[in-house]
Amino acid sequence: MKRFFSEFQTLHAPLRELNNGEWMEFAESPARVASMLDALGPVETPTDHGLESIHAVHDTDYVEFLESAHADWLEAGREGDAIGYAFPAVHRRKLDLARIDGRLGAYGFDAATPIASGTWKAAYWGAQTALSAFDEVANGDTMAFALCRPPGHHSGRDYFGGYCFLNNAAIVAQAAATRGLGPVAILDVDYHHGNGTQDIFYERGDVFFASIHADPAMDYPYFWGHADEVGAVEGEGATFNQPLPRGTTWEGYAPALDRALDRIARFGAKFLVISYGADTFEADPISHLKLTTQDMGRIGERIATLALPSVTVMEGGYNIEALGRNVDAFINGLTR
Ligand code: Q9C
Ligand code: ZN
Repeated sequence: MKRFFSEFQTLHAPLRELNNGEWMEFAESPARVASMLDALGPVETPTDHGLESIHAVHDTDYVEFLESAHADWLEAGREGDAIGYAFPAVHRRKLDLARIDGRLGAYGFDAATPIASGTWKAAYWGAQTALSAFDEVANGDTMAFALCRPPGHHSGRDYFGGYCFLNNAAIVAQAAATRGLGPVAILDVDYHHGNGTQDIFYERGDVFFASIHADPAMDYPYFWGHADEVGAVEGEGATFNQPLPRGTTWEGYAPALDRALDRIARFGAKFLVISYGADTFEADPISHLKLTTQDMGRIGERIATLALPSVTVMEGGYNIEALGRNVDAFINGLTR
């Protein structure tokens, strides 16, 4: 399976993040890339597809915000990373806000996703990485892997959060739907619920979204990913959430995965997008599921039983030492 990666993605390098009331080292660091590249071997350089497929998923005003956010921050006389502090819990709506602090709150849903000088370029090339992997499959290959960074699944049509700015999985799913390769299913196996992806397709019947994640009653992103979120309007029944308790091992994970795969098969999916996060790993520093490296291979193997053309996009995974091994195990399972 071909792997796609752009060096520009390492330009996103925030200094620190706010965690439980204290500053900590930024978990989604560029060092993640080195670990994955070491384990994965040769990669393809993505080509520039421009903004069209990004605009098919994200609002223009939001994309413009991202492009200039850090420059606007510096322009306001600030230093370091741009971080918002006030958020519209009530009546969020499009407003023409002059001050960068207002715009950071309007377009972000947490204070733990810093925007640094290289963030836009990295996110842009993350999306190009995903689109190049998509091309590979659209042109006849059975699978491709997009080593995307920053990740994407917490980002919605007009918001960032959870270390995510552009929703790479949604961009691929939309590109596949536009090319007539659907119905499309997205399977999200990151530790955290993919709230941005869910939101983008929540009212659509042509894209199925299944997520297996830590119970949001206990874990980020808290407000989304509960079992009663099943989609709406045309999309009613096309969202499938399985929250798992902290401490879940393969014994509890495997049946959830089988249920998700069964629903995807019954939906009649013809194209699969996998949001892969290695943060379900037992020794992940910010997560609490208990999967082993071997289990990563088993996840890949089970997904492969669907026998669908697929694009895997990289999401989270913060045990840097084990990250490459875990991604490699997943890919080997998928391609066995
Ligand atoms: N106390 C992804 O894995 N912060 N995003 C958690 C832990 C947000 C994770 C803080 C975690 C976002 C793509
Ligand atoms: Zn995650």
